[in-house]
Amino acid sequence: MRIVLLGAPGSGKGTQAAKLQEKHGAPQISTGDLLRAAVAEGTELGLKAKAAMEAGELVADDIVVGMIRERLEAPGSDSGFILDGFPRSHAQAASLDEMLTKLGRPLEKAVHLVVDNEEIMTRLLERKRADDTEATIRHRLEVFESQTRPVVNYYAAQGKLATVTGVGEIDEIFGRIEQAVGV
Ligand code: B4P
Repeated sequence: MRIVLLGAPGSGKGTQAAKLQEKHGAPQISTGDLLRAAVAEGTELGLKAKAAMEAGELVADDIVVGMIRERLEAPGSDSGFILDGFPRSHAQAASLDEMLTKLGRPLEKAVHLVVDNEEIMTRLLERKRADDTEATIRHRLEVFESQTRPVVNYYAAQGKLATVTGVGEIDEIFGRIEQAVGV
């Protein structure tokens, strides 16, 4: 399985990627989790990422692309992937295509989980993560529209986009994703 999960913050990418990993074996690679780990460890990369994350901005493309490159090119990493939260900009999507072409492992599908903004606000305010304040969530939704919506269009143009309704029971949404991916 070689797929990308796209969606606004709180659309359920992390939740569904973990379930796909558990059932289908391909590893979940979450840029959000990798960045939060770097921040918690206080690495140089983490220090650079911290301010952007707290403000609800995207972390610089070169940092995030570098992290993904390291994971995808690591020895033994040919068992596929479920990318969760990456790519989030047109430049990241183009870099991913370049990496996968070089590795001879093209992307199979990009799944876009669609959830309305009101539901997103409710979910994230319940979660109470450091970047889950109302103002930051609103800004992250704007960033999704301006910077990540072009990624959705990019995969649509390639004929690889599957649009899945992300509202409902978690298992029900999981079934819709499996059907969209064909597993
Ligand atoms: P992420 O960690 O990716 O955070 P997110 O977009 O808010 O998605 P998240 O994984 O939290 O939400 P999910 O959809 O799983 O990114 C955080 C920050 O890191 C970004 O703002 C950015 O600064 C930086 N970053 C990450 N990747 C980057 C990149 N590629 N480039 C640049 N910067 C990057 O939803 C989770 C919540 O919804 C949970 O509480 C869950 O319980 C709930 N939920 C899930 N499914 C549900 C359902 N069906 N019903 C009800 N609730 C549900």
